[in-house]
Amino acid sequence: MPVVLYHHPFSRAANVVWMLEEAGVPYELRRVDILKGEQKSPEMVTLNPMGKLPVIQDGDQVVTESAAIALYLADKYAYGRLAPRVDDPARGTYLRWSLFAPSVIEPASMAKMAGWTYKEGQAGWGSYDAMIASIESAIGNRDFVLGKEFSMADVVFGGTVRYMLAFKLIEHRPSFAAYAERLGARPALQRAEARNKASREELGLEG
Ligand SMILES: N[C@@H](CCC(=O)N[C@@H](CS)C(=O)NCC(=O)O)C(=O)O
Repeated sequence: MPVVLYHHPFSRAANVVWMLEEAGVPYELRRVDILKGEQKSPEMVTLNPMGKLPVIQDGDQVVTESAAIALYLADKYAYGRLAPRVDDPARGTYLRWSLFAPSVIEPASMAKMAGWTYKEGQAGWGSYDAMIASIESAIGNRDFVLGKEFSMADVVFGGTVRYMLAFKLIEHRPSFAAYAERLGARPALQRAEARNKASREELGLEG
């Protein structure tokens, strides 16, 4: 049975297509038009009380939250290939940067963009500058967050960095751009981009 991805190309579900392509798992896209509010339908809210995408359904399992979906797919379908095994010393670094994306990069860049005032010591995401310095520490001197080896952490962390760069939500740095370019060369990402483009075309959102 294929994994079902509840999808809209203008949502984080677009990045989940990349996860599925990297994992090499059969999947089908089920369109949820977030521009029409379909993510708030009773069926969708039953799956995800947040009324948000992405959601995947894998048999009886429903998984929401992009980072959780990435870790789930990698452990289940690409363990030891895209996910370091639990006794691999790289496992900690893998988990660290996978969770850094939603828990620090997203809120810190949102806070900066929206001009929130808050006490950095009281906010889990801290300061924008520390967040940028942390990204630099993760990929400034290496190809991927684990070094030479690409992993699912790069889909979550790198997908977030790519998005933030594209929408100018984080500053441009040569090391960030070079990392985004390395990710862009991945055939799985290119297949995902083609699939997302086709979906935008079907919805009349392309161009
Ligand atoms: N923390 C969630 C964020 C999910 C989220 O905010 N999804 C957006 C699209 S990217 C959404 O569904 N927005 C529509 C809405 O909130 O009604 C994740 O990482 O997956």
